[in-house]
Amino acid sequence: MIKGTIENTEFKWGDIDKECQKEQSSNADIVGTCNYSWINIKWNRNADCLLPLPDSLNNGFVAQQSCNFCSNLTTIDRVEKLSSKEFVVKYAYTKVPVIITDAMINWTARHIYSYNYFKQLYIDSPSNRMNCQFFPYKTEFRSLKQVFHMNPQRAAWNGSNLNPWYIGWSNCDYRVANELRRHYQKPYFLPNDSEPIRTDWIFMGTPNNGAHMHIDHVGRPSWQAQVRGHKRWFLQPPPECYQNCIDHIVDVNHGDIIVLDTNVWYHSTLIIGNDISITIGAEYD
Ligand SMILES: O=C(O)CCC(=O)C(=O)O
Repeated sequence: MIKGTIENTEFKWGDIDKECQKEQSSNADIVGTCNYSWINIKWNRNADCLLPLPDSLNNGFVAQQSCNFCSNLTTIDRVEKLSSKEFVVKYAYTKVPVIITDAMINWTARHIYSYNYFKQLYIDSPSNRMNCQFFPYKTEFRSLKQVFHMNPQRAAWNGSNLNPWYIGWSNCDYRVANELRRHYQKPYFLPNDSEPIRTDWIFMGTPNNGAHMHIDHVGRPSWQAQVRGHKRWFLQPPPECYQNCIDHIVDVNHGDIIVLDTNVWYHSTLIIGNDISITIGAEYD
């Protein structure tokens, strides 16, 4: 077993691509996360950080779920005019996914966010640290910087099969965060006392691509806003619920927000339609 501490983030572990960030958490013990290309782990203030297990093993240690949350779930609701009260009762912490269709009507992100917008934003930022975590999925990219240096024709995606791409990252450049937030607001259905998690997650890429089937270990549910394009989500209940619960396939369209507990639902995604997909989201407490 290899150990590290919050002060010493040096692991001797081959060539693993590692990104670490310190973060605040409602759990006072957890002060940061480290992401490797294949796993993320949380640092503990009081104890040494254990070396992460491979996903397959790590998933084996996920807390067993009672299947009540999914046993009667036959479809994923699509709702509008969702009050915070109803959101809390029905969805926020119940592990029941939902799509809200009217939550970004006034967001300028819908018209502003694009590959070139993000490229300009990051290239102009004086910070060396573009992203906290980076998911290359099936691409050859190893960093956000490489993404923003791809061939402009490939980036623009004109509907041809010119080397499709799909990536995701979490932003930790506060200047970029401030600019991004000029174009979106905290979704109106989140309760006032829901603690905003300051890390934005962005996923972007071309049709016929997406994220592989996986489960997260981030501890909180999240929302994700489809500011451009369309994305199909494939949801699977945890294995202990296979007998009681069904899989779901749900399309999230331009202008929709999906709320999902990605720590409970196994999920994969596929960009559908003809447009590039861009989403922004965050966890909530
Ligand atoms: O948006 C996507 O394509 C994948 C998102 C995801 O896997 C996640 O939020 O854990």
